[in-house]
Amino acid sequence: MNRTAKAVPLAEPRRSDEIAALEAIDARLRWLSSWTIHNANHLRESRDGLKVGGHQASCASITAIMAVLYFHALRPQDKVAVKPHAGPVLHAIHYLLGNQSLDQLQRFRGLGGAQSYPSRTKDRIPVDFSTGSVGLGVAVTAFASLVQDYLVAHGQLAEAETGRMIALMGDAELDEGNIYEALIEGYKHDVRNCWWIIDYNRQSLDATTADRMFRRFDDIFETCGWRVLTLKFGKKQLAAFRKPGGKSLQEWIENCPNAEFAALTYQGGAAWRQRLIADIGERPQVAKLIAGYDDEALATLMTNLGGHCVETLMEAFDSAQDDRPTVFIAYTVKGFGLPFAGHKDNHAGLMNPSQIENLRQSLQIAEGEEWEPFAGLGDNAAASLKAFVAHSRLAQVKPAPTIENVPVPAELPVPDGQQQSTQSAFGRILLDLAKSGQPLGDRIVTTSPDVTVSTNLGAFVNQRGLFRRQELRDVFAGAKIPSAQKWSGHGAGQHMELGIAENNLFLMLAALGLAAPLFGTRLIPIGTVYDPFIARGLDALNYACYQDARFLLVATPAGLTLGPEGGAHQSINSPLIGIGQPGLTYFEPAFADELAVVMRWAFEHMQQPDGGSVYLRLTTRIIEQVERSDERWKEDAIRGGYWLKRPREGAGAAIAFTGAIAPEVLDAWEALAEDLPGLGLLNVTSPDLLHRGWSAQRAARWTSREETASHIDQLLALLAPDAGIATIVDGSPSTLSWMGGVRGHMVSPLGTDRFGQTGDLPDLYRTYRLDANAIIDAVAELYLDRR
Ligand SMILES: Cc1ncc(C[n+]2csc(CCOP(=O)(O)OP(=O)(O)O)c2C)c(N)n1
Ligand SMILES: [Mg+2]
Repeated sequence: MNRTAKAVPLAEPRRSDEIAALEAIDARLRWLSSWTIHNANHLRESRDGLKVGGHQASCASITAIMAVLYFHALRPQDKVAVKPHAGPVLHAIHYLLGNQSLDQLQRFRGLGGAQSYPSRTKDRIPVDFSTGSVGLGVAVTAFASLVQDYLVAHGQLAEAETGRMIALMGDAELDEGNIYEALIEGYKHDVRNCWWIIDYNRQSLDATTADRMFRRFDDIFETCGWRVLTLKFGKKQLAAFRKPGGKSLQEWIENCPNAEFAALTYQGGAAWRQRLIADIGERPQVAKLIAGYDDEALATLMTNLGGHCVETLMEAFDSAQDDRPTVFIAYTVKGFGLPFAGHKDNHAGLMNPSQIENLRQSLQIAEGEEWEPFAGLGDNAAASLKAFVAHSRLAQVKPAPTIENVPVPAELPVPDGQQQSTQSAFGRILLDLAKSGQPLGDRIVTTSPDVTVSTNLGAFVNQRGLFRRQELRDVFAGAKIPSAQKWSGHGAGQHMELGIAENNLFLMLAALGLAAPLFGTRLIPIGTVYDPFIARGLDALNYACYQDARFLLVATPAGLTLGPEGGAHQSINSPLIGIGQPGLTYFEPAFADELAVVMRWAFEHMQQPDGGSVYLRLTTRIIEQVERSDERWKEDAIRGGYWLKRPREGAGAAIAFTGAIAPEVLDAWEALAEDLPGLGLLNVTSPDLLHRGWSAQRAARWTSREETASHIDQLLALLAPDAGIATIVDGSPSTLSWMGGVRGHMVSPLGTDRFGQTGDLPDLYRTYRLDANAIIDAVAELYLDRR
């Protein structure tokens, strides 16, 4: 939404003038989106012969809906997720408003130009939610509504300032399961102020969609407490239905299968006539009714569906002014007004030069004026449309609020105990924050998909309570049944409990992590999940990171180290996800004091303009904590690793490890130290940061010509050039094995690359070669194989 335009006093236009203006905008959007895509594909120079692409049919399907939404219904505080392939329509809207430049439109889908799909971070127009992976942009709006309610209940947003969270969605998005997970979660939390507007063109990418779903979607939404408003017919159709013979026509349209309707739309007026006469021509008055329309008018009538009728759309939006979640099923034609309207293959279809030429002429746009925002209207009409746009509510938006960061204490106290696990230390650090009275403790919001207790969030929740708009009584506490876990909810609660749907966890984190840019208040979201089930919500995690939402993801337990739980729960590739995911920094601390330092860093990093989200891979394994003789390790720990045992200058070998197998590593080091004095022991707290630093170092040599040694390069510089490194992690060995590439050291990698199984830790570590013996073997190998 426009956050930059100057305020212009509002004057209410007359209804008929408004309808005419919105119809003109609808046509402008159809043209500009088509032309932007046409320019990228047919006019701009192509250097690689690749089709640039863009979705003219998907855009044309939704231009009336977007014209009415943006220029009639939308209020400044509302936020919108636009279906990905309608990106060009959003750009066209901002072009009309003066927020989008011609240069950006001309570079659509080119480097640095308007993005294919709306992007919060890369587009220069205001984009509330990025979209691209269908379904996710829809569901995130429901979670954003919950976050808005959270802020209201916590006194950080006035009720009067609340907006609607709106998704403009394609009908095929209804096939994505994540939609229904979100519906269920939304219902549990009594979601409100949410609109989902379905561009119901009954076409997906491949073909037309199944008729059997007719009325099913209504049922599903109604069951979940939503108001369903179906916009099936436009005003022209409704008028025709009132004429003699009209009832038969209406009945015919109601019963027409999706594919038939689409094919006739493509074929046009003569085909409609022939078919209607064949099917219902014998019924009273029908032939006469149809004879009253010439072919062109008949085609117009038959495709005058609710989603293309400005007046119908205005009425529908106006009728849903309370806070009840509402789904609008707006019937449309894919490619409406374009030559391939209704064709089942039109999803990626592009108009050819003569087709766009015809469209230009039909819209009376002069040659050379294709990019004129208000072309084809005549001087007076153009001036009044310009004024209408300038006076729209969308142009009245106040500037974005400044966002204050939440102060982070200089240190987080380390939980005491000679023996502890990183998971329990995490719980205790959070408990400490909950009790501390620090502002950070008040801004933390925890969330978990039914693993709050088993991931050690419980103590925080006991202190701060669940968040519920309506009071949730702890029945067990009320009945004095002993339980370590309080389970009561209220408006001041700070934990969002979710059902077991990991995808929802990541969408919740996305929404919480966007609280600052969306609602002006920074929250510090912390989500917990079992490490293997990150994979369950991976696309949503990527989606959250893609739009630069900021959160702390705590995944525990992890790896084989969870022992008897067995292979189904033992994560193996999650470290690689941590390394490979942009926008997310992965740490796997071994000791509680490292965790405290890393969490403190994370709370800062989540708030920096160039920061990001953080993923902690933690474990339930209780291990002996190490003695520290100084504090120097801390700085290196947040850079990705430090020498737990510093190697002698020019040492011939080192062991590098990550996480929970620290005791085995220390045992092996003790056993080897006598024979190999000066053997180094590198504790890699973040394989991700080390790898990123190394890659950046190599790239900088060529891009900025300033190569400074990366952290891992500096650490390994202590070893002899022909030294070897044994690497070990409870996860894929490739998490650390790349280290050999940094300075050409030989590597002997240990880790897991097979499914786990049940067992106790000695058995599992022996079987999967994560024990001290395996580490000793790996170090020996470095000497045996040395060239
Ligand atoms: C998760 C995901 N899977 C597949 C795609 C590829 N894709 C893009 S659009 C689309 C079909 C969209 O149909 P619909 O939602 O009905 O939109 P419209 O008809 O309005 O174009 C598909 C399969 C995608 N963008 N995201
Ligand atoms: Mg569709």
